[in-house]
Amino acid sequence: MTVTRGFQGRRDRRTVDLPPGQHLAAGFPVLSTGPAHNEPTSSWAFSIGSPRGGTRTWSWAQMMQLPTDRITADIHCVTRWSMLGTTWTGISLDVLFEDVDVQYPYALVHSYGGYTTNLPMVDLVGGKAWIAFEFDGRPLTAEHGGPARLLVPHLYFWKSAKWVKGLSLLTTDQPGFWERHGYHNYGDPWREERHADD
Ligand SMILES: Nc1nc2c(c(=O)[nH]1)N[C@H]1C(S)=C(S)[C@@H](COP(=O)(O)O)O[C@H]1N2
Ligand SMILES: [Mo]
Repeated sequence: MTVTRGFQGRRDRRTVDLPPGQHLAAGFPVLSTGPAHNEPTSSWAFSIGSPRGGTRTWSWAQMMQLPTDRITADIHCVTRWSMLGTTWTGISLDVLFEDVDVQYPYALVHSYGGYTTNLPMVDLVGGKAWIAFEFDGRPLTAEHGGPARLLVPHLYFWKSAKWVKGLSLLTTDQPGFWERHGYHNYGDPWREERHADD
Protein backbone atom coordinates (compact mmCIF):
# COMPACT_ATOMS: atom_id res chain seq x y z
CA MET A 1 0.00 0.00 0.00
CA THR A 2 1.43 3.40 -1.00
CA VAL A 3 0.41 6.05 1.48
CA THR A 4 1.98 9.49 1.76
CA ARG A 5 3.20 10.32 5.24
CA GLY A 6 1.13 13.05 6.82
CA PHE A 7 -2.20 11.71 5.61
CA GLN A 8 -2.76 9.46 8.56
CA GLY A 9 -6.42 10.34 8.94
CA ARG A 10 -7.06 9.78 5.28
CA ARG A 11 -5.32 6.41 5.36
CA ASP A 12 -7.50 5.32 8.24
CA ARG A 13 -10.63 6.31 6.36
CA ARG A 14 -9.44 4.52 3.23
CA THR A 15 -8.61 1.33 5.04
CA VAL A 16 -12.15 1.26 6.37
CA ASP A 17 -13.58 1.87 2.88
CA LEU A 18 -11.89 -1.16 1.30
CA PRO A 19 -13.92 -4.34 0.75
CA PRO A 20 -12.54 -7.43 2.51
CA GLY A 21 -9.31 -8.85 1.11
CA GLN A 22 -8.52 -5.76 -1.01
CA HIS A 23 -5.49 -3.42 -0.91
CA LEU A 24 -4.89 -0.05 -2.55
CA ALA A 25 -3.21 -0.19 -5.97
CA ALA A 26 -0.14 1.87 -6.72
CA GLY A 27 -1.13 3.44 -10.05
CA PHE A 28 -3.76 2.04 -12.38
CA PRO A 29 -2.98 -1.62 -13.18
CA VAL A 30 -3.83 -3.05 -16.61
CA LEU A 31 -5.58 -6.42 -16.66
CA SER A 32 -6.51 -7.89 -20.03
CA THR A 33 -6.78 -11.44 -21.33
CA GLY A 34 -5.04 -10.38 -24.55
CA PRO A 35 -3.98 -7.34 -26.57
CA ALA A 36 -5.99 -4.12 -26.66
CA HIS A 37 -8.83 -4.07 -29.17
CA ASN A 38 -9.46 -0.35 -29.42
CA GLU A 39 -11.70 0.37 -32.39
CA PRO A 40 -11.21 3.71 -34.19
CA THR A 41 -14.09 6.06 -33.40
CA SER A 42 -14.79 6.34 -37.17
CA SER A 43 -15.95 2.70 -37.23
CA TRP A 44 -16.88 2.24 -33.54
CA ALA A 45 -20.51 1.43 -32.82
CA PHE A 46 -22.49 0.34 -29.78
CA SER A 47 -25.54 -1.91 -30.12
CA ILE A 48 -28.24 -3.15 -27.81
CA GLY A 49 -30.04 -6.22 -29.09
CA SER A 50 -33.04 -7.99 -27.61
CA PRO A 51 -34.93 -11.17 -28.52
CA ARG A 52 -38.10 -9.40 -29.66
CA GLY A 53 -37.04 -5.78 -30.00
CA GLY A 54 -34.44 -5.98 -32.73
CA THR A 55 -31.18 -4.04 -32.42
CA ARG A 56 -30.57 -0.36 -31.66
CA THR A 57 -27.14 0.97 -32.70
CA TRP A 58 -25.30 4.22 -31.92
CA SER A 59 -22.29 5.49 -33.85
CA TRP A 60 -19.54 7.31 -31.93
CA ALA A 61 -20.89 10.64 -33.22
CA GLN A 62 -24.41 9.77 -32.04
CA MET A 63 -23.07 8.65 -28.67
CA MET A 64 -21.25 11.96 -28.21
CA GLN A 65 -24.56 13.84 -28.60
CA LEU A 66 -25.98 12.15 -25.48
CA PRO A 67 -25.93 13.67 -21.98
CA THR A 68 -22.92 12.65 -19.91
CA ASP A 69 -22.26 12.10 -16.21
CA ARG A 70 -19.13 12.82 -14.21
CA ILE A 71 -18.65 9.73 -12.08
CA THR A 72 -16.51 9.36 -8.96
CA ALA A 73 -16.29 5.74 -7.87
CA ASP A 74 -14.19 3.18 -6.04
CA ILE A 75 -13.15 0.22 -8.21
CA HIS A 76 -12.22 -3.26 -7.01
CA CYS A 77 -10.42 -5.94 -9.04
CA VAL A 78 -10.88 -9.57 -8.08
CA THR A 79 -7.06 -9.91 -8.04
CA ARG A 80 -7.32 -7.76 -4.84
CA TRP A 81 -6.31 -4.26 -5.93
CA SER A 82 -8.70 -1.36 -5.42
CA MET A 83 -8.62 2.33 -6.35
CA LEU A 84 -10.68 4.81 -4.40
CA GLY A 85 -12.26 7.94 -5.82
CA THR A 86 -11.51 7.34 -9.50
CA THR A 87 -13.14 9.88 -11.82
CA TRP A 88 -14.74 9.14 -15.17
CA THR A 89 -16.95 10.71 -17.81
CA GLY A 90 -19.59 8.46 -19.29
CA ILE A 91 -23.10 7.99 -20.58
CA SER A 92 -25.49 6.31 -18.20
CA LEU A 93 -27.01 3.13 -19.57
CA ASP A 94 -30.33 4.62 -18.41
CA VAL A 95 -29.98 7.10 -21.29
CA LEU A 96 -29.43 4.33 -23.84
CA PHE A 97 -32.27 2.26 -22.39
CA GLU A 98 -34.78 5.09 -22.95
CA ASP A 99 -35.13 3.91 -26.55
CA VAL A 100 -35.07 0.17 -25.91
CA ASP A 101 -37.50 -2.48 -24.66
CA VAL A 102 -35.74 -3.37 -21.41
CA GLN A 103 -38.20 -5.96 -20.13
CA TYR A 104 -35.51 -8.63 -19.93
CA PRO A 105 -33.87 -9.89 -16.74
CA TYR A 106 -30.30 -10.43 -17.99
CA ALA A 107 -27.67 -8.87 -20.20
CA LEU A 108 -24.53 -10.24 -21.84
CA VAL A 109 -21.96 -7.53 -22.56
CA HIS A 110 -19.80 -7.87 -25.70
CA SER A 111 -16.43 -6.30 -26.44
CA TYR A 112 -14.31 -5.81 -29.53
CA GLY A 113 -11.91 -8.75 -29.36
CA GLY A 114 -14.53 -11.19 -28.11
CA TYR A 115 -14.53 -10.64 -24.32
CA THR A 116 -17.95 -11.05 -22.71
CA THR A 117 -19.41 -10.65 -19.22
CA ASN A 118 -22.93 -11.10 -17.87
CA LEU A 119 -24.99 -9.02 -15.46
CA PRO A 120 -28.57 -8.88 -14.23
CA MET A 121 -30.40 -5.95 -15.80
CA VAL A 122 -31.13 -4.50 -12.35
CA ASP A 123 -27.38 -3.84 -12.00
CA LEU A 124 -27.29 -1.86 -15.25
CA VAL A 125 -30.20 0.52 -14.52
CA GLY A 126 -30.78 3.23 -11.94
CA GLY A 127 -27.50 5.14 -12.32
CA LYS A 128 -25.18 2.21 -11.60
CA ALA A 129 -23.58 1.61 -15.01
CA TRP A 130 -22.05 3.75 -17.73
CA ILE A 131 -20.34 3.68 -21.09
CA ALA A 132 -17.21 5.52 -19.94
CA PHE A 133 -14.95 7.31 -22.40
CA GLU A 134 -12.79 9.48 -20.11
CA PHE A 135 -10.70 8.57 -17.09
CA ASP A 136 -9.21 11.26 -14.85
CA GLY A 137 -10.31 13.97 -17.31
CA ARG A 138 -8.60 12.44 -20.35
CA PRO A 139 -9.77 10.17 -23.17
CA LEU A 140 -9.64 6.55 -22.09
CA THR A 141 -6.36 5.01 -23.22
CA ALA A 142 -6.32 1.89 -25.39
CA GLU A 143 -5.00 -0.34 -22.60
CA HIS A 144 -7.82 0.72 -20.26
CA GLY A 145 -10.50 0.04 -22.86
CA GLY A 146 -10.58 3.10 -25.11
CA PRO A 147 -12.38 4.52 -26.86
CA ALA A 148 -15.07 3.31 -24.44
CA ARG A 149 -15.63 0.70 -21.75
CA LEU A 150 -18.42 -0.38 -19.51
CA LEU A 151 -18.14 0.98 -15.96
CA VAL A 152 -20.04 -0.92 -13.25
CA PRO A 153 -18.11 0.05 -10.14
CA HIS A 154 -20.30 -1.71 -7.56
CA LEU A 155 -19.22 -5.12 -8.90
CA TYR A 156 -15.71 -6.58 -9.31
CA PHE A 157 -13.97 -4.83 -12.17
CA TRP A 158 -14.02 -7.82 -14.55
CA LYS A 159 -17.68 -6.82 -15.15
CA SER A 160 -16.48 -3.46 -16.53
CA ALA A 161 -15.81 -4.69 -20.06
CA LYS A 162 -13.11 -2.78 -21.93
CA TRP A 163 -13.50 -1.97 -25.67
CA VAL A 164 -17.23 -2.45 -25.22
CA LYS A 165 -19.36 -2.78 -28.34
CA GLY A 166 -22.77 -3.82 -27.12
CA LEU A 167 -25.26 -5.63 -24.96
CA SER A 168 -27.55 -8.57 -25.67
CA LEU A 169 -30.66 -8.47 -23.50
CA LEU A 170 -31.66 -12.00 -22.55
CA THR A 171 -34.52 -13.95 -21.01
CA THR A 172 -32.11 -16.51 -19.49
CA ASP A 173 -28.73 -15.79 -17.89
CA GLN A 174 -25.69 -16.65 -20.02
CA PRO A 175 -22.24 -16.62 -18.39
CA GLY A 176 -19.51 -14.48 -19.92
CA PHE A 177 -15.79 -15.17 -20.33
CA TRP A 178 -14.60 -15.14 -16.70
CA GLU A 179 -17.89 -16.47 -15.42
CA ARG A 180 -17.32 -19.58 -17.57
CA HIS A 181 -13.74 -19.82 -16.27
CA GLY A 182 -14.45 -20.09 -12.57
CA TYR A 183 -15.27 -16.57 -11.47
CA HIS A 184 -18.44 -15.88 -9.50
CA ASN A 185 -21.53 -15.27 -11.59
CA TYR A 186 -22.39 -11.99 -9.80
CA GLY A 187 -19.18 -10.59 -8.27
CA ASP A 188 -20.11 -8.42 -5.28
CA PRO A 189 -16.78 -7.22 -3.77
CA TRP A 190 -18.35 -6.57 -0.33
CA ARG A 191 -19.41 -10.25 -0.12
CA GLU A 192 -16.10 -11.44 -1.65
CA GLU A 193 -17.88 -13.19 -4.52
CA ARG A 194 -14.62 -13.99 -6.30
CA HIS A 195 -15.02 -17.59 -7.41
CA ALA A 196 -17.99 -19.67 -8.48
CA ASP A 197 -18.24 -21.44 -5.11
CA ASP A 198 -17.78 -18.33 -2.87
N1 LIG B 1 -12.48 -6.58 -23.08
C1 LIG B 1 -11.97 -6.85 -21.86
N2 LIG B 1 -12.47 -6.21 -20.80
C2 LIG B 1 -11.97 -6.45 -19.57
C3 LIG B 1 -10.94 -7.39 -19.38
C4 LIG B 1 -10.43 -8.06 -20.52
O1 LIG B 1 -9.54 -8.92 -20.45
N3 LIG B 1 -10.95 -7.75 -21.75
N4 LIG B 1 -10.45 -7.63 -18.11
C5 LIG B 1 -11.34 -7.31 -16.99
C6 LIG B 1 -10.66 -7.35 -15.72
S1 LIG B 1 -10.36 -8.88 -15.04
C7 LIG B 1 -10.37 -6.21 -15.03
S2 LIG B 1 -9.76 -6.24 -13.45
C8 LIG B 1 -10.53 -4.88 -15.66
C9 LIG B 1 -9.21 -4.19 -15.67
O2 LIG B 1 -9.33 -2.91 -16.22
P1 LIG B 1 -8.00 -2.04 -16.38
O3 LIG B 1 -7.05 -2.83 -17.25
O4 LIG B 1 -8.45 -0.77 -16.96
O5 LIG B 1 -7.44 -1.90 -14.99
O6 LIG B 1 -11.03 -4.96 -16.99
C10 LIG B 1 -11.99 -5.94 -17.20
N5 LIG B 1 -12.49 -5.79 -18.52
MO1 LIG C 1 -9.81 -8.45 -12.83
